[in-house]
Amino acid sequence: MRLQFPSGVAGAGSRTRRPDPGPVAQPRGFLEKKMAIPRLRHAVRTLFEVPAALQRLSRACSTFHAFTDVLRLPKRQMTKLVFPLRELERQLTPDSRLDLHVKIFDPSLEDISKAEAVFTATSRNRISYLSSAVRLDHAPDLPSPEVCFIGRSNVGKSSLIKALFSLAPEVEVRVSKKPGHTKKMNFFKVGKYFTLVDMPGYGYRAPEDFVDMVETYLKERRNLMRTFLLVDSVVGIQKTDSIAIEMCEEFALPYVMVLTKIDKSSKGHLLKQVLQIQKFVDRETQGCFPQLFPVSSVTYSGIHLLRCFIANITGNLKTDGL
Ligand SMILES: Nc1nc2c(ncn2[C@@H]2O[C@H](COP(=O)(O)OP(=O)(O)OP(=O)(O)O)[C@@H](O)[C@H]2O)c(=O)[nH]1
Ligand SMILES: [Mg+2]
Repeated sequence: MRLQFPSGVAGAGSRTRRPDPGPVAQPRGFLEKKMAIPRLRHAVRTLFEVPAALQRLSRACSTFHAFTDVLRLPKRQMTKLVFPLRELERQLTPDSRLDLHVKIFDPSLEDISKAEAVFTATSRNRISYLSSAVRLDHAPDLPSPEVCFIGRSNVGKSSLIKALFSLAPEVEVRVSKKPGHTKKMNFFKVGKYFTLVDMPGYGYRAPEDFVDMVETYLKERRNLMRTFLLVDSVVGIQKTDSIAIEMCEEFALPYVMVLTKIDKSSKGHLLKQVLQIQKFVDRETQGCFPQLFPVSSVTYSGIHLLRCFIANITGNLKTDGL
């Protein structure tokens, strides 16, 4: 199956191809430096425009990268941060609680704690950017298991990867407000454990060669263990998401639906979206893992659980929770 995105959507705005800034690109030549100055000015201005409330929230949450800090929180607050689905489930009537699968992957706090080691950079566990590729035959040939992150442009793939790697702060993962920022498949090595791939987004401003690049990768990558398909929890499953879901189904890929940006919605709106998506997964999919993973890369909600899930499915953590 070819990814048939509606015309004017896939690749729109990508006719003039720019080199991928990549995770470590620095301005080299004169022109690039010149161009970087207005960009820098814009970035500084934007920084000061961030609403004070968001800055406060971000500051308050920045201490929750490490699970030891999370464990010190009052129980209710900790549950909300670590198991966001359970918090949503509390708002349902006992009858409708069955509609939400919150305990299919249900690791103990101890297991979640153990998974942190996999994501923590040390001299013995090097976590680093490896390389970028626009074609599968340029992808690094590695024996370790691999997981990849796909989703619409701007859904929050790179931000999620950055949050997952917050215990390895020297790893640079570029995020941007502008859709279509990631243009290549970016490979990151997590010690001897696994590799993780940040994909370009589909939809608005997708790279021209998106279909060939991503479709071939998904179909042929031998060590791909799991695909994480990100859906924006604010707007739910969009037309281009449905096409990507169809493709995962057709390729018989084992995939997992991650709901991003959960800090942006009210509890009520989020619950409505989550129930709708859960119903869709239950009725319309075969290859999708039945439990949803809501996350926020700003508050770190759901990040620790997702780290534990990835450590588990790549064979690096045995838990009783699956
Ligand atoms: N509030 C909030 N904003 C988020 C979150 N995750 C990402 N964002 C914002 O969403 C925008 C896009 O984020 P990216 O991580 O670059 O999105 P992407 O999916 O990698 O986008 P492409 O590389 O263009 O495909 C940025 O402005 C992020 O700051 C989140 O959990 N909460
Ligand atoms: Mg990106």
